[in-house]
Amino acid sequence: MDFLTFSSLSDDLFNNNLFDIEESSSSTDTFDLFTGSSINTQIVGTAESSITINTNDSYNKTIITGDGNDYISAGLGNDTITAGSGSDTFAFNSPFEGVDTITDFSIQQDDKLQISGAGFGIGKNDFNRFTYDPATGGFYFDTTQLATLPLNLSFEQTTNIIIV
Ligand SMILES: [Ca+2]
Ligand SMILES: [Ca+2]
Repeated sequence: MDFLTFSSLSDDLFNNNLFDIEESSSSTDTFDLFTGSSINTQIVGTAESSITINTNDSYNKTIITGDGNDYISAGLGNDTITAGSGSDTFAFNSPFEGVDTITDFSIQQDDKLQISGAGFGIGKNDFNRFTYDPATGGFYFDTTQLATLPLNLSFEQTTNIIIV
């Protein structure tokens, strides 16, 4: 069974083994998606406005959002995320959510990697537990890879990571 929870009923949904989220308003919308399918799911938000996507399934997902300042909590699975322009936030709730690929993480656009201090068992200033390898794009918590980012970023832990 699939569950979809939308905070706004003005959104159009097309479900054909993909979720296509189209927004026509300038509002901020939240999408809580529980795909519950073994089929790889593509979630596409073509929004100019900011959207929040929370998923909590273990499957590998493709998530694409638009020009707004988006918040994406991809959850479990090895997910591929493209957040478009805007200042986007990518949430990591624990070290055990797979290795996500963030195709367009941008320092210039002030994108952020948001780390759950509780989920990682760390303090708010433990930035030195995280490393970015510009040669591979690998983003690590200690020795655990959390994500693959674009190569050769001018990454600064205290600027590009938020521990909440
Ligand atoms: Ca993930
Ligand atoms: Ca965006």
